[in-house]
Amino acid sequence: MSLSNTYECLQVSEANGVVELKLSRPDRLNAFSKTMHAELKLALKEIERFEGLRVLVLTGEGRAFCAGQDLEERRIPEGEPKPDLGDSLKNIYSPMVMRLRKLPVPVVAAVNGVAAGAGASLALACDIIIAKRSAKFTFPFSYLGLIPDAGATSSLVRAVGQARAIAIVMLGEVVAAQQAADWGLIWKAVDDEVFDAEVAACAQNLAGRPALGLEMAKRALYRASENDFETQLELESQCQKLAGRNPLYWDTVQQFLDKK
Ligand code: T3D
Repeated sequence: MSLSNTYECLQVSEANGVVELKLSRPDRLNAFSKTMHAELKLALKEIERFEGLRVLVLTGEGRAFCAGQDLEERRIPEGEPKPDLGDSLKNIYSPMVMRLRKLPVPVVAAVNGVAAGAGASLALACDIIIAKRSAKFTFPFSYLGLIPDAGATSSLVRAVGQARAIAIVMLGEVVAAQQAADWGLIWKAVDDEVFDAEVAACAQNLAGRPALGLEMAKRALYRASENDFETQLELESQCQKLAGRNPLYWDTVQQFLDKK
């Protein structure tokens, strides 16, 4: 089975188990439109079923990663009902990031430019975030009278701690890529010229690792902040039981013992 690439607002490609999903509305800085959301749902469903999937890389076309909700689509003609933003989160944004969290493979956000609003939330919902040094994360929610969405209240606090998360959100801060890396909000900021190579190397590296180990590590690490210590120890032992059945572990140990 191969993946469809017949979308208006997305580009999907695959090589050696690395699937790249590129948001593609560059003239709108890849803001989420209704069409993009519908296509993302279809594409992610297909990616979930793709047998060869080892890593998903999310990125944006042009100079932005994603500018969040398309505000043009929030231009509601006089007299027409305004959409319920709670429903928008419940039915669209939350399922989108939940899909990424549940994907049994690493999801890499390759943040090629500005990530704003729900676009920043999308990046933060990924497992490994690599940004161009020129990129930035903007959290304009407080200007709009909104709260961070698509999991960002959770990911911000977990990544940078309460003090920084509250200040970033309340002040509507713009966080430069290097600052984001220094604070632990993202994995790393890399020079623009080496960005593509760094992302490709990271994805290839992950694609070459034993898949079950990565899947279980992802699950266990995300559970860590919810589980108490004892429950987490139990989860680790269940996962390691399965991991220890993989011949690769025994072969690698043997190679070490043979000093190969
Ligand atoms: O369902 C719900 O509605 C609830 C969910 C809400 C969560 C959200 O995501 S709320 C929206 C959050 N996003 C923003 O507030 C970002 C708005 N954009 C900006 O602040 C700036 O564009 C950027 C900081 C991202 C980039 O600035 P800059 O100077 O590099 O570019 P620009 O000139 O502002 O933008 C270029 C074009 O993209 C421009 O169009 P034009 O003038 O060339 O025709 C601009 O209007 C368009 N654009 C940028 N962001 C959006 C957008 N168009 C629609 N929606 C956008 N979010």
